[in-house]
Amino acid sequence: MASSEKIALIARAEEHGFRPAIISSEGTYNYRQLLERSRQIALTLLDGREDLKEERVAFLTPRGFDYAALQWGIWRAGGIAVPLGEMHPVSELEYLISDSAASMVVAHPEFEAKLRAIARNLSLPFVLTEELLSPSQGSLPKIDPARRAMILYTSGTTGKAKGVVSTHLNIQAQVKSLVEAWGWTSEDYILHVLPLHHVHGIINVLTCALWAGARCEILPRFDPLETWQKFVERDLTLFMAVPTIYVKLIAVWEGGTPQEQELMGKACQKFRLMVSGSAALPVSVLAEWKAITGHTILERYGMTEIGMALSNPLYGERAPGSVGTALPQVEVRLVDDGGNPVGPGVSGEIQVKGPSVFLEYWQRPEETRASFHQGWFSTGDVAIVEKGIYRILGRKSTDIIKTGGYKVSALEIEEVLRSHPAIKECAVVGIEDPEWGERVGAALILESGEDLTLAELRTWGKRRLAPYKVPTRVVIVDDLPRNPLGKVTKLLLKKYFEITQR
Ligand code: MLC
Ligand code: AMP
Repeated sequence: MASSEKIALIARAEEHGFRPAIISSEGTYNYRQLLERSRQIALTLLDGREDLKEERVAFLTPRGFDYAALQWGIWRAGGIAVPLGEMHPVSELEYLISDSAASMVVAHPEFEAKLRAIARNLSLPFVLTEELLSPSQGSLPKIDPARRAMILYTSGTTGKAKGVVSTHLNIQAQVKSLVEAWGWTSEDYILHVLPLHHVHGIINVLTCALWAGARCEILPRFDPLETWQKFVERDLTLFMAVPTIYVKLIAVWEGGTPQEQELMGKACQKFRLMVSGSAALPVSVLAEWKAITGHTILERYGMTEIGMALSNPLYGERAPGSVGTALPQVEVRLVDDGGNPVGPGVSGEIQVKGPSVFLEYWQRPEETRASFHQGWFSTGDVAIVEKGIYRILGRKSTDIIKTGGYKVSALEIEEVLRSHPAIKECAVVGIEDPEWGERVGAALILESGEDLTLAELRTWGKRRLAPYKVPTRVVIVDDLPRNPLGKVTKLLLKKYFEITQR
């Protein structure tokens, strides 16, 4: 039986004391302040109870100190943190809150209007972050690290998003593996430009930094100019982002004067490591970034369900277009369609095993069972090993799209599009794109006599879907290509976007 103890992240923060932890639009906060604020939050959430006993607390704050304090407060009270995305429209937020069976909703005043109404609809208590201010007297529960800690929502091949449940032990394993592999220390200073409801921003950047006793400066949203400005002004040592962000940073550099370009390039010399992941990093972007900054970006591979699995080395050669080898404490193998391991030079599906692999899909035992094979988690990604190094070849499903590092489900988008009065039938695919990796493309069959422009569709779509899910490419067709069983052949459909577009 696992023993009850203090959450390791919290115990470590006590050692980091007065070191700066978070720098955000709210100010600069040290580890003591983060501990004190999260304790206050935990006690208020408990409201006299001993332990939240894995109650789900859904929360939405701007990216910054409040987010970290609230996440830690939920953990210290024994709850499961369910972070929500700032860009999600009401319908999606309502789905996430009800699917997670949250017992309360906490929000920063910036999101009050949206979330108070949802909480009322679902008959849930609603609390503002500024109301979480009880006197810091009282004791907090001991948390068994095997308990559930967080639910992150991820799109699947079966329509609606699923909750990925990680325990405290899973999170610790994910963080410890990266801290070891990438040499994090308390001397590090990272700029955080990613959303805080996905594993990349939560684990790789925020939690690794706080585990190491490092400094994490959080921007409220990614802005390429502001990011370059921070690169120039701050003593940063680390940067982690999705490929689209590197593309956008390169575009700013290209638009600069020779003096500005020199300043930007020089600013990068103080970094010890720059990392890319969440989608394939084009070799051309790797080369351009190297020419501008002198840095060979370290590319790694991961997934919400497993944290990070493969990484190029901190020291030694980073092979362009590859994702390196298995991270510490992570087992990786490739299997054929029959589930048998394949050898070097043969492509196969990536399977992962180890303490960083998630516990379950929230309240979806069937889907959890189906995604594991003899203890190995099946990722749905296909790779090949060449000279001992993994290279990602693609995904098994054409219904999963990665745009700007966000994973979206074609099926979920199709379902929403079908509710548009002018749309008779539709199919959604990912269209290769140099900036976004993939763009969301929709082929539409319209009801007779109807017309629909891309702009009209986007305005309508943004009220129902997060903006990155709304198609940015549309073709109007008379028919969709189908196989003899009547299923839309998406590989063929992608070609339609090369010919016509709106
Ligand atoms: C299309 N648009 C997108 C989009 N695709 N906007 C944001 N993200 C997308 N993917 C449209 C918008 O609707 C909008 O249209 C316009 O493009 C926005 O342009 P922008 O202002 O230039 O975009 P920006 O806000 O700067 O966002 C770009 C970005 C963002 C790269 C910063 O996409 C982002 O934060 N991505 C990171 C996602 C992430 O963290 N993924 C990790 C998942 S975990 P309009 O009409 O409004 O102008 C994971 C595991 C692992 O994958 O391995 O890490
Ligand atoms: P998510 O479900 O949002 O966590 O996204 C995980 C998915 O992102 C993986 O299953 C891969 O398809 C993709 N991914 C992550 N890192 C890489 C990478 N370096 N190269 C290619 N695809 C990646």
